Amino acid sequence: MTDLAAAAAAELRNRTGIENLDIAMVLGSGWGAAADRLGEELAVVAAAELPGFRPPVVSGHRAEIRIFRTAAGRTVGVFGARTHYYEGHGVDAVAHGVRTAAAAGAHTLVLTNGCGGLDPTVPPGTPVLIADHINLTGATPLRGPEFVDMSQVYSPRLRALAREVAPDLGEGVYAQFPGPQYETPAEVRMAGILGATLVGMSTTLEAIAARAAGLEILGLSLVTNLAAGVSDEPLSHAEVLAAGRAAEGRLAELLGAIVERL
Ligand code: 8IG
Repeated sequence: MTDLAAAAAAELRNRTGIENLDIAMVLGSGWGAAADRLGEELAVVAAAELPGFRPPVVSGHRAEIRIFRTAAGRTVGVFGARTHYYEGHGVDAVAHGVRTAAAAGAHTLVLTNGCGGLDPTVPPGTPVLIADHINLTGATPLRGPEFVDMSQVYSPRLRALAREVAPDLGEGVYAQFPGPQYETPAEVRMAGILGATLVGMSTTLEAIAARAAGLEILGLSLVTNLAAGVSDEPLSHAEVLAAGRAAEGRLAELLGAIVERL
């Protein structure tokens, strides 16, 4: 844990009076409304009011930390302000939300994202469980001899639990490209040869930092578009936002049902 994350967690406690988070959640593209069925909202803090957070640059991301109490009595911190690696502020800025969540006491982390899908039979609007990842950024949030085990980054226990709630949830392997440009068709084919079924620009660096902090992770991708070359259509951010909006109700229901069981 860094001093900056400890300071952010302390400020979050000060501003909300909430001593401890049980669960933390990072909302990616398409998942913006997914917090709406988590339970009673206890507090909202603008991320910019906490040390180390940056204003978001992507439309569709909410720059707030919202804290909910679930029906089962768990406290959930929803981090709507993800910093992406492609923003160029470095790996510590990317990992800050996750580290703050850990410093605030969370033991469980739900990472969500919007991504491109490599399987043409999985249409845009489909949520997929992340079973494993490939970090293609060439970067890591860790420094020095911190030899973190990465053999089970996305908790088999939490994946099984998610499938109890939604038996039709498929699983995928998520490859993080540095971005911000989308892939070429050749890069998508490469990712497929390497074993990826999903491509995106987030999540893996956060997952590494989270495992280093001891968090148990559930990863969920929303396929918002078929990856470049998988369909004939060019990719557009507008398409991504539209797929997110169309799936929003189902994602809120899915997430609410899963979090109730965590
Ligand atoms: I939403 O097709 C979304 N994010 N790299 N490729 C990459 N990131 C994405 C994509 C995609 N769709």
